[in-house]
Amino acid sequence: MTITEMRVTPIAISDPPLLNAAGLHAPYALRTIVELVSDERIVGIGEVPGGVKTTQALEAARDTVVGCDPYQMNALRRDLEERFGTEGAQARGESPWDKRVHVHVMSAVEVACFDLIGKATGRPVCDLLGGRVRDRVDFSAYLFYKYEGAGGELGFETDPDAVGWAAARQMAALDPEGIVAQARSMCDEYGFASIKLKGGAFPPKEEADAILALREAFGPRVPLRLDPNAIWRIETALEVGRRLAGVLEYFEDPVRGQEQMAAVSRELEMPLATNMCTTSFEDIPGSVRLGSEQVILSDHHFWGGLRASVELARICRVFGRGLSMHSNSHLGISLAAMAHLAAATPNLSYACDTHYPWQREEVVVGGRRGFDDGAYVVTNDPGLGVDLDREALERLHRRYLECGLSERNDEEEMQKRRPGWRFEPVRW
Ligand code: GKR
Ligand code: MG
Repeated sequence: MTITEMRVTPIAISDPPLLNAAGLHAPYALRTIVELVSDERIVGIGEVPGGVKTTQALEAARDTVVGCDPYQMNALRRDLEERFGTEGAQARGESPWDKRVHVHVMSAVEVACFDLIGKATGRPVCDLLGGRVRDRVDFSAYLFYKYEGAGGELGFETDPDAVGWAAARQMAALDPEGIVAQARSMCDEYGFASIKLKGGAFPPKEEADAILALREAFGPRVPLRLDPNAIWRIETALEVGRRLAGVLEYFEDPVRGQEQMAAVSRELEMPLATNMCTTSFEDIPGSVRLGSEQVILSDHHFWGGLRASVELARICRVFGRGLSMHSNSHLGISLAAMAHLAAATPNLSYACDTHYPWQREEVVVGGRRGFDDGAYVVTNDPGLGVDLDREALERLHRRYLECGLSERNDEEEMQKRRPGWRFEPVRW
Protein backbone atom coordinates (compact mmCIF):
# COMPACT_ATOMS: atom_id res chain seq x y z
CA MET A 1 0.00 0.00 0.00
CA THR A 2 1.26 3.49 -0.82
CA ILE A 3 0.16 6.89 0.46
CA THR A 4 -0.59 8.89 -2.66
CA GLU A 5 -2.10 12.02 -1.15
CA MET A 6 -1.98 13.90 2.15
CA ARG A 7 -4.64 16.52 2.92
CA VAL A 8 -4.21 18.92 5.80
CA THR A 9 -7.23 20.98 6.88
CA PRO A 10 -7.22 23.42 9.80
CA ILE A 11 -10.65 23.89 11.41
CA ALA A 12 -12.21 26.01 14.16
CA ILE A 13 -14.83 24.49 16.48
CA SER A 14 -17.00 26.44 18.88
CA ASP A 15 -15.76 26.30 22.46
CA PRO A 16 -17.38 27.85 25.56
CA PRO A 17 -15.66 30.43 27.81
CA LEU A 18 -13.85 27.98 30.09
CA LEU A 19 -11.39 29.32 32.66
CA ASN A 20 -7.99 27.93 33.49
CA ALA A 21 -4.66 29.04 34.93
CA ALA A 22 -3.62 30.61 31.61
CA GLY A 23 -6.82 32.62 31.09
CA LEU A 24 -9.96 31.90 29.11
CA HIS A 25 -10.90 29.71 26.16
CA ALA A 26 -11.61 31.68 22.97
CA PRO A 27 -15.02 31.20 21.26
CA TYR A 28 -13.32 28.73 18.91
CA ALA A 29 -10.76 25.99 19.51
CA LEU A 30 -8.42 25.14 16.63
CA ARG A 31 -7.85 21.60 15.40
CA THR A 32 -6.11 20.25 12.32
CA ILE A 33 -7.44 17.26 10.40
CA VAL A 34 -5.10 15.05 8.38
CA GLU A 35 -6.24 12.67 5.66
CA LEU A 36 -3.93 10.11 4.09
CA VAL A 37 -5.22 8.63 0.84
CA SER A 38 -3.88 5.29 -0.38
CA ASP A 39 -3.32 4.05 -3.93
CA GLU A 40 -6.56 2.07 -3.43
CA ARG A 41 -8.34 5.35 -2.59
CA ILE A 42 -8.84 4.35 1.07
CA VAL A 43 -8.67 7.34 3.41
CA GLY A 44 -7.14 7.29 6.90
CA ILE A 45 -7.79 10.25 9.22
CA GLY A 46 -6.15 11.92 12.22
CA GLU A 47 -6.94 14.98 14.39
CA VAL A 48 -4.58 17.12 16.46
CA PRO A 49 -4.63 20.47 18.29
CA GLY A 50 -4.38 23.03 15.51
CA GLY A 51 -3.09 26.48 14.71
CA VAL A 52 -0.85 27.90 12.05
CA LYS A 53 2.42 26.35 13.27
CA THR A 54 1.17 22.77 13.41
CA THR A 55 -0.70 23.14 10.14
CA GLN A 56 2.39 24.50 8.38
CA ALA A 57 4.58 21.77 9.84
CA LEU A 58 2.13 19.15 8.57
CA GLU A 59 2.13 20.79 5.13
CA ALA A 60 5.93 20.72 5.16
CA ALA A 61 5.89 17.01 6.04
CA ARG A 62 3.76 16.14 3.02
CA ASP A 63 6.75 15.44 0.72
CA THR A 64 8.10 12.93 3.21
CA VAL A 65 4.78 11.20 3.86
CA VAL A 66 3.48 10.88 0.30
CA GLY A 67 4.99 7.84 -1.39
CA CYS A 68 5.42 5.92 1.89
CA ASP A 69 3.88 2.59 2.80
CA PRO A 70 1.69 3.32 5.88
CA TYR A 71 2.87 0.06 7.49
CA GLN A 72 6.43 1.42 7.56
CA MET A 73 5.85 3.76 10.47
CA ASN A 74 9.35 3.34 11.97
CA ALA A 75 11.00 4.52 8.77
CA LEU A 76 8.48 7.31 8.39
CA ARG A 77 9.17 8.54 11.91
CA ARG A 78 12.92 8.35 11.32
CA ASP A 79 12.60 10.30 8.06
CA LEU A 80 10.42 12.97 9.63
CA GLU A 81 12.83 13.33 12.55
CA GLU A 82 15.84 13.50 10.26
CA ARG A 83 14.20 16.17 8.20
CA PHE A 84 12.57 18.29 10.90
CA GLY A 85 14.47 17.32 14.06
CA THR A 86 12.82 16.79 17.45
CA GLU A 87 11.88 19.30 20.12
CA GLY A 88 13.26 19.13 23.64
CA ALA A 89 10.87 18.69 26.55
CA GLN A 90 11.26 22.40 27.37
CA ALA A 91 9.51 23.31 24.13
CA ARG A 92 6.15 22.32 25.66
CA GLY A 93 6.19 25.72 27.41
CA GLU A 94 4.53 26.84 30.65
CA SER A 95 0.91 26.85 29.52
CA PRO A 96 -1.54 24.11 30.56
CA TRP A 97 -1.43 22.72 27.02
CA ASP A 98 1.56 21.43 25.07
CA LYS A 99 3.08 23.88 22.60
CA ARG A 100 5.37 21.46 20.77
CA VAL A 101 4.75 21.09 17.06
CA HIS A 102 6.56 17.97 15.85
CA VAL A 103 5.02 15.58 18.38
CA HIS A 104 1.66 16.65 17.00
CA VAL A 105 2.82 16.08 13.42
CA MET A 106 4.01 12.57 14.31
CA SER A 107 0.75 11.86 16.08
CA ALA A 108 -1.53 13.09 13.28
CA VAL A 109 0.36 11.13 10.63
CA GLU A 110 0.63 7.96 12.70
CA VAL A 111 -3.05 7.91 13.71
CA ALA A 112 -4.03 8.43 10.06
CA CYS A 113 -1.70 5.55 9.05
CA PHE A 114 -3.34 3.26 11.62
CA ASP A 115 -6.80 4.28 10.46
CA LEU A 116 -5.79 3.64 6.86
CA ILE A 117 -4.39 0.20 7.64
CA GLY A 118 -7.45 -0.64 9.73
CA LYS A 119 -9.81 0.41 6.96
CA ALA A 120 -7.75 -1.51 4.37
CA THR A 121 -7.66 -4.71 6.43
CA GLY A 122 -11.10 -4.47 8.02
CA ARG A 123 -9.66 -4.42 11.56
CA PRO A 124 -10.22 -1.87 14.34
CA VAL A 125 -7.19 0.21 15.37
CA CYS A 126 -7.12 -1.40 18.84
CA ASP A 127 -6.38 -4.73 17.11
CA LEU A 128 -3.39 -3.13 15.41
CA LEU A 129 -2.11 -2.08 18.85
CA GLY A 130 -2.09 -5.65 20.11
CA GLY A 131 -5.80 -6.14 20.65
CA ARG A 132 -8.35 -4.93 23.12
CA VAL A 133 -8.42 -5.70 26.80
CA ARG A 134 -11.74 -3.87 27.20
CA ASP A 135 -14.66 -2.85 24.96
CA ARG A 136 -15.82 0.01 27.14
CA VAL A 137 -13.54 2.91 27.90
CA ASP A 138 -14.63 4.96 30.91
CA PHE A 139 -14.38 8.72 30.71
CA SER A 140 -14.65 11.23 33.50
CA ALA A 141 -16.73 14.42 33.85
CA TYR A 142 -14.39 17.35 33.28
CA LEU A 143 -15.69 20.43 35.11
CA PHE A 144 -14.57 23.98 34.44
CA TYR A 145 -15.16 27.32 36.06
CA LYS A 146 -16.71 29.32 33.28
CA TYR A 147 -18.42 32.48 32.23
CA GLU A 148 -21.90 32.41 30.73
CA GLY A 149 -22.20 31.59 27.04
CA ALA A 150 -21.74 28.69 24.70
CA GLY A 151 -18.84 29.92 22.54
CA GLY A 152 -18.71 30.13 18.78
CA GLU A 153 -21.40 32.07 17.01
CA LEU A 154 -23.51 32.08 20.17
CA GLY A 155 -20.72 34.09 21.76
CA PHE A 156 -21.67 35.20 25.24
CA GLU A 157 -25.34 34.82 24.40
CA THR A 158 -27.20 31.64 25.19
CA ASP A 159 -29.56 29.50 23.17
CA PRO A 160 -32.88 29.99 25.01
CA ASP A 161 -34.28 26.73 23.59
CA ALA A 162 -31.52 24.57 25.02
CA VAL A 163 -32.46 22.02 27.68
CA GLY A 164 -30.57 19.60 29.95
CA TRP A 165 -26.81 19.57 29.64
CA ALA A 166 -26.97 21.82 26.55
CA ALA A 167 -28.59 24.49 28.73
CA ALA A 168 -26.25 23.88 31.66
CA ARG A 169 -23.20 24.13 29.37
CA GLN A 170 -24.13 27.75 28.70
CA MET A 171 -24.47 28.74 32.35
CA ALA A 172 -21.82 30.54 34.34
CA ALA A 173 -20.12 28.45 37.03
CA LEU A 174 -17.97 30.65 39.23
CA ASP A 175 -18.46 29.18 42.69
CA PRO A 176 -18.89 25.79 44.40
CA GLU A 177 -22.67 25.77 43.84
CA GLY A 178 -22.21 26.43 40.12
CA ILE A 179 -19.63 23.65 39.92
CA VAL A 180 -21.92 21.15 41.66
CA ALA A 181 -24.79 22.08 39.33
CA GLN A 182 -22.49 21.65 36.32
CA ALA A 183 -21.36 18.25 37.62
CA ARG A 184 -24.92 17.08 38.11
CA SER A 185 -26.09 17.94 34.62
CA MET A 186 -22.95 16.57 32.94
CA CYS A 187 -23.08 13.30 34.89
CA ASP A 188 -26.85 12.96 34.30
CA GLU A 189 -26.39 13.41 30.57
CA TYR A 190 -23.32 11.21 30.06
CA GLY A 191 -23.34 8.81 32.99
CA PHE A 192 -19.79 9.70 34.05
CA ALA A 193 -18.81 8.18 37.38
CA SER A 194 -15.59 10.14 38.10
CA ILE A 195 -15.14 13.91 38.24
CA LYS A 196 -12.23 16.21 37.51
CA LEU A 197 -12.26 19.92 38.32
CA LYS A 198 -10.01 22.24 36.35
CA GLY A 199 -8.59 24.60 38.94
CA GLY A 200 -6.01 27.38 38.82
CA ALA A 201 -8.69 29.98 38.06
CA PHE A 202 -9.73 31.14 41.54
CA PRO A 203 -8.01 31.36 44.92
CA PRO A 204 -7.04 27.83 46.03
CA LYS A 205 -9.29 27.87 49.09
CA GLU A 206 -12.36 28.41 46.87
CA GLU A 207 -11.35 25.56 44.58
CA ALA A 208 -10.82 23.25 47.56
CA ASP A 209 -14.29 24.32 48.80
CA ALA A 210 -15.71 23.28 45.42
CA ILE A 211 -14.10 19.83 45.76
CA LEU A 212 -15.58 19.44 49.22
CA ALA A 213 -18.98 20.52 47.88
CA LEU A 214 -18.69 17.86 45.16
CA ARG A 215 -17.82 15.26 47.78
CA GLU A 216 -20.83 16.30 49.80
CA ALA A 217 -23.10 16.14 46.73
CA PHE A 218 -21.80 12.91 45.15
CA GLY A 219 -20.50 10.95 48.16
CA PRO A 220 -17.30 8.92 48.50
CA ARG A 221 -18.05 6.49 45.65
CA VAL A 222 -17.39 9.12 42.96
CA PRO A 223 -13.64 9.70 42.59
CA LEU A 224 -12.62 13.38 42.46
CA ARG A 225 -9.56 15.07 40.93
CA LEU A 226 -8.32 18.65 41.03
CA ASP A 227 -5.93 20.18 38.47
CA PRO A 228 -4.67 23.76 38.97
CA ASN A 229 -2.14 23.39 36.13
CA ALA A 230 0.98 24.04 38.23
CA ILE A 231 0.06 27.56 39.25
CA TRP A 232 0.43 27.04 43.01
CA ARG A 233 3.39 27.36 45.37
CA ILE A 234 4.56 24.35 47.36
CA GLU A 235 3.04 25.67 50.63
CA THR A 236 -0.32 26.23 48.91
CA ALA A 237 -0.31 22.75 47.42
CA LEU A 238 0.49 21.25 50.83
CA GLU A 239 -2.24 23.20 52.55
CA VAL A 240 -4.88 22.23 49.97
CA GLY A 241 -3.53 18.68 49.75
CA ARG A 242 -3.87 18.21 53.52
CA ARG A 243 -7.38 19.64 53.48
CA LEU A 244 -8.39 17.27 50.70
CA ALA A 245 -6.63 14.19 52.10
CA GLY A 246 -8.82 11.14 51.58
CA VAL A 247 -11.06 13.13 49.20
CA LEU A 248 -8.99 13.32 46.01
CA GLU A 249 -8.38 10.28 43.84
CA TYR A 250 -5.32 12.16 42.59
CA PHE A 251 -3.99 15.70 42.73
CA GLU A 252 -2.97 16.81 39.24
CA ASP A 253 -0.05 19.21 38.70
CA PRO A 254 -0.48 21.25 41.89
CA VAL A 255 3.03 22.77 41.38
CA ARG A 256 5.44 23.38 38.51
CA GLY A 257 8.29 21.07 37.48
CA GLN A 258 9.50 17.67 38.65
CA GLU A 259 11.51 18.97 41.65
CA GLN A 260 8.57 20.82 43.16
CA MET A 261 6.18 17.96 42.40
CA ALA A 262 8.60 15.59 44.20
CA ALA A 263 8.76 17.95 47.19
CA VAL A 264 4.95 18.00 47.47
CA SER A 265 4.73 14.27 46.90
CA ARG A 266 7.08 13.56 49.82
CA GLU A 267 4.73 15.37 52.21
CA LEU A 268 1.30 14.22 51.01
CA GLU A 269 -0.34 10.83 51.23
CA MET A 270 -2.38 11.18 48.04
CA PRO A 271 -1.10 10.33 44.53
CA LEU A 272 0.11 13.22 42.38
CA ALA A 273 -0.59 13.11 38.66
CA THR A 274 0.84 15.05 35.75
CA ASN A 275 0.43 16.10 32.17
CA MET A 276 2.86 18.98 32.68
CA CYS A 277 6.11 17.89 34.35
CA THR A 278 6.58 14.45 32.74
CA THR A 279 5.39 14.81 29.16
CA SER A 280 8.06 13.13 27.04
CA PHE A 281 10.45 10.16 27.17
CA GLU A 282 13.25 12.65 27.89
CA ASP A 283 11.46 13.43 31.20
CA ILE A 284 11.25 9.80 32.38
CA PRO A 285 14.73 9.56 34.00
CA GLY A 286 14.00 12.69 36.05
CA SER A 287 10.59 11.34 37.04
CA VAL A 288 12.15 8.07 38.23
CA ARG A 289 15.07 9.74 40.01
CA LEU A 290 12.95 12.31 41.81
CA GLY A 291 9.63 10.52 42.20
CA SER A 292 7.80 13.55 40.84
CA GLU A 293 4.40 11.88 40.41
CA GLN A 294 2.56 8.61 40.89
CA VAL A 295 0.26 8.89 37.86
CA ILE A 296 1.11 10.01 34.33
CA LEU A 297 -1.63 11.29 32.04
CA SER A 298 -0.77 10.01 28.60
CA ASP A 299 -1.94 11.84 25.51
CA HIS A 300 -1.22 10.39 22.08
CA HIS A 301 -1.25 13.91 20.62
CA PHE A 302 1.79 15.03 22.57
CA TRP A 303 3.60 11.79 23.30
CA GLY A 304 3.91 11.46 19.51
CA GLY A 305 1.24 8.91 18.62
CA LEU A 306 -0.43 5.66 19.63
CA ARG A 307 2.63 3.42 19.61
CA ALA A 308 4.56 5.93 21.71
CA SER A 309 1.65 5.92 24.17
CA VAL A 310 1.78 2.11 24.33
CA GLU A 311 5.52 2.41 25.13
CA LEU A 312 4.71 4.97 27.81
CA ALA A 313 2.19 2.56 29.33
CA ARG A 314 4.89 -0.12 29.62
CA ILE A 315 7.29 2.33 31.24
CA CYS A 316 4.58 3.28 33.72
CA ARG A 317 4.13 -0.37 34.58
CA VAL A 318 7.87 -0.93 35.05
CA PHE A 319 8.32 2.12 37.27
CA GLY A 320 5.12 1.72 39.23
CA ARG A 321 3.33 4.74 37.78
CA GLY A 322 -0.44 4.73 37.39
CA LEU A 323 -1.74 5.73 33.97
CA SER A 324 -4.58 8.05 33.09
CA MET A 325 -5.36 10.06 29.96
CA HIS A 326 -5.32 13.80 29.25
CA SER A 327 -7.53 15.83 26.93
CA ASN A 328 -7.92 19.21 25.25
CA SER A 329 -10.95 20.56 23.33
CA HIS A 330 -11.49 17.99 20.58
CA LEU A 331 -13.84 16.20 18.19
CA GLY A 332 -14.70 12.61 17.38
CA ILE A 333 -11.54 11.55 15.54
CA SER A 334 -9.42 12.30 18.60
CA LEU A 335 -12.05 10.74 20.86
CA ALA A 336 -12.03 7.52 18.82
CA ALA A 337 -8.22 7.40 18.80
CA MET A 338 -8.11 7.94 22.58
CA ALA A 339 -10.68 5.17 23.08
CA HIS A 340 -8.88 2.65 20.83
CA LEU A 341 -5.63 3.36 22.64
CA ALA A 342 -7.31 2.99 26.03
CA ALA A 343 -9.03 -0.22 24.92
CA ALA A 344 -5.61 -1.69 24.07
CA THR A 345 -3.81 -0.50 27.23
CA PRO A 346 -4.16 -3.00 30.10
CA ASN A 347 -2.80 -0.74 32.84
CA LEU A 348 -4.91 2.30 32.05
CA SER A 349 -6.65 2.21 35.38
CA TYR A 350 -8.40 5.59 35.60
CA ALA A 351 -11.36 7.05 33.72
CA CYS A 352 -9.92 9.21 30.91
CA ASP A 353 -10.33 12.98 30.66
CA THR A 354 -12.35 14.41 27.82
CA HIS A 355 -13.50 17.92 26.87
CA TYR A 356 -15.99 16.37 24.43
CA PRO A 357 -19.20 17.37 26.29
CA TRP A 358 -18.13 21.01 25.97
CA GLN A 359 -18.14 20.88 22.16
CA ARG A 360 -21.29 20.99 20.05
CA GLU A 361 -20.03 20.24 16.55
CA GLU A 362 -18.63 17.24 14.76
CA VAL A 363 -16.51 16.48 11.76
CA VAL A 364 -17.37 12.80 11.51
CA VAL A 365 -20.24 11.16 9.65
CA GLY A 366 -23.25 10.67 11.91
CA GLY A 367 -22.47 13.66 14.09
CA ARG A 368 -21.79 13.68 17.80
CA ARG A 369 -20.61 10.41 19.36
CA GLY A 370 -22.50 8.99 22.31
CA PHE A 371 -21.33 7.67 25.67
CA ASP A 372 -22.98 4.67 27.25
CA ASP A 373 -23.09 5.08 31.03
CA GLY A 374 -19.93 7.18 30.96
CA ALA A 375 -18.11 4.87 28.55
CA TYR A 376 -17.14 5.03 24.89
CA VAL A 377 -17.90 1.69 23.35
CA VAL A 378 -15.14 0.54 20.99
CA THR A 379 -16.71 -1.41 18.15
CA ASN A 380 -15.16 -3.77 15.61
CA ASP A 381 -15.66 -1.26 12.81
CA PRO A 382 -12.53 -0.91 10.69
CA GLY A 383 -9.89 1.66 11.63
CA LEU A 384 -10.99 4.25 14.16
CA GLY A 385 -14.61 3.45 13.35
CA VAL A 386 -15.32 7.01 12.21
CA ASP A 387 -15.34 8.64 8.77
CA LEU A 388 -14.90 12.23 7.78
CA ASP A 389 -18.02 14.28 7.02
CA ARG A 390 -16.66 16.35 4.13
CA GLU A 391 -19.39 18.95 4.30
CA ALA A 392 -18.76 19.54 8.02
CA LEU A 393 -15.02 19.68 7.35
CA GLU A 394 -15.54 22.33 4.69
CA ARG A 395 -17.81 24.38 6.98
CA LEU A 396 -15.41 24.22 9.93
CA HIS A 397 -12.49 25.06 7.67
CA ARG A 398 -14.30 28.18 6.39
CA ARG A 399 -14.87 29.10 10.02
CA TYR A 400 -11.11 28.74 10.64
CA LEU A 401 -10.38 31.11 7.78
CA GLU A 402 -12.94 33.63 9.03
CA CYS A 403 -12.54 33.51 12.81
CA GLY A 404 -9.25 35.40 12.90
CA LEU A 405 -7.55 33.00 15.34
CA SER A 406 -4.19 31.52 14.40
CA GLU A 407 -2.94 29.99 17.69
CA ARG A 408 -4.55 29.26 21.05
CA ASN A 409 -4.00 32.26 23.35
CA ASP A 410 -6.06 32.09 26.56
CA GLU A 411 -4.28 35.11 28.05
CA GLU A 412 -5.36 37.38 25.20
CA GLU A 413 -8.92 36.11 25.50
CA MET A 414 -8.97 36.75 29.25
CA GLN A 415 -7.79 40.33 28.68
CA LYS A 416 -11.04 40.99 26.81
CA ARG A 417 -12.87 40.23 30.07
CA ARG A 418 -10.31 41.60 32.51
CA PRO A 419 -8.15 44.27 30.91
CA GLY A 420 -4.50 44.05 31.97
CA TRP A 421 -4.81 40.40 33.18
CA ARG A 422 -1.50 38.55 32.83
CA PHE A 423 -0.67 34.86 32.92
CA GLU A 424 1.61 34.10 35.84
CA PRO A 425 3.32 30.69 35.85
CA VAL A 426 3.01 30.66 39.67
CA ARG A 427 0.18 32.77 41.10
CA TRP A 428 -0.87 31.49 44.53
O1 GKR B 1 -8.64 23.18 28.19
O2 GKR B 1 -8.27 24.77 29.60
C1 GKR B 1 -8.09 23.64 29.19
C2 GKR B 1 -7.18 22.73 29.96
O3 GKR B 1 -6.52 23.46 30.95
C3 GKR B 1 -6.19 22.06 29.03
O4 GKR B 1 -5.57 23.01 28.21
C4 GKR B 1 -5.13 21.28 29.77
O5 GKR B 1 -4.15 20.89 28.86
O6 GKR B 1 -6.87 19.64 30.20
C5 GKR B 1 -5.62 20.00 30.36
C6 GKR B 1 -4.96 19.53 31.61
O7 GKR B 1 -5.35 18.52 32.13
O8 GKR B 1 -3.99 20.14 32.06
MG1 MG C 1 -3.80 18.49 33.67
